[in-house]
Amino acid sequence: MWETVRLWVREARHIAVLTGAGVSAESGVPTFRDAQTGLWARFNPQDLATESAYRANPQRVWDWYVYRREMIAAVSPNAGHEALAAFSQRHPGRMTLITQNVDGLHQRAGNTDALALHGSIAEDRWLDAPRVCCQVDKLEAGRPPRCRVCGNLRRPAVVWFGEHLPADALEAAEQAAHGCDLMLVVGTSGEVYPAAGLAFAAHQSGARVVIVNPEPTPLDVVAEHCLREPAAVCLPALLG
Ligand code: BJW
Repeated sequence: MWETVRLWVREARHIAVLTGAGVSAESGVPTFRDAQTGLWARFNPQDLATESAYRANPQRVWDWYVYRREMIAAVSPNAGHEALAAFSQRHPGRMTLITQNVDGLHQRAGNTDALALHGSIAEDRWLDAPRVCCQVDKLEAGRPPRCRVCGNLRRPAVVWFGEHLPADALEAAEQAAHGCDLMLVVGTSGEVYPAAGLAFAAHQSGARVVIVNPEPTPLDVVAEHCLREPAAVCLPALLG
């Protein structure tokens, strides 16, 4: 099976790679649906990642993001991120990397043009449409920081449930899914749309789909092969 997939990688004109939290697991970043630890153990991440949760308790959700930002800043890209970056450098224009991750580890490994469907945890933006008074260099410090005139809150520049994905990144990802002849789906539960729909789009357009995930996912139905190994083992073996 491995040799077959390696052959498909060598033969493919264009490869789309869709990654999720599992690609960063071996860097030490807990996956999104992993049990949370410590202070955060009693909260369900799915209940924190919404605008309504933020409006109801901005300090709690802000603190969750501060905690995750600090954790992410302390880890490094792993062999999976590095294999993808090295492949892109060796084969310019042959791979489109699409990620649901907000951790920036693909970018830190060298995939600076990764399509980040769910934004970036390292950045903030205004919660409500900014007015003239909303100046980032004149914030009132706090958890979260706010405009000292109108009170508009800063929020993480990520995509929460019920929010639109960045249109340019989503459009480029859809084009890659329809135009590739091989899609690798790495370390995602395949539960969150529209990202998960990209695997179905690739399959419907005639591409081979290969899943890299130690666990079964709802996307397995469109896969020609499911490699049940961790990403940091599989990706160097497939792309090296
Ligand atoms: C390993 C491993 C190792 C472990 N190696 N693997 C169609 C059908 C049904 C619902 C919808 C639909 N279309 C839209 C929806 C609603 C919703 C949705 O999908 N809900 C579902 C939960 C049912 N989608 C949205 O709301 C999206 N917006 C949207 O559709 O806008 C259109 C619209 C808007 C308004 C009105 C009308 C239409 C937005 C989705 C935003 C998702 N945001 C989050 C949070 C980001 C910020 C943050 O991080 O805090 O993104 S949620 C969270 O899930 C995060 C992730 O990117 C995303 C996916 O998670 P992922 O990566 O799959 O992680 P896990 O933890 O779930 O899985 C890890 C996997 O790794 C597991 O399988 C492990 O086995 C594996 N693994 N170790 C390889 N070493």
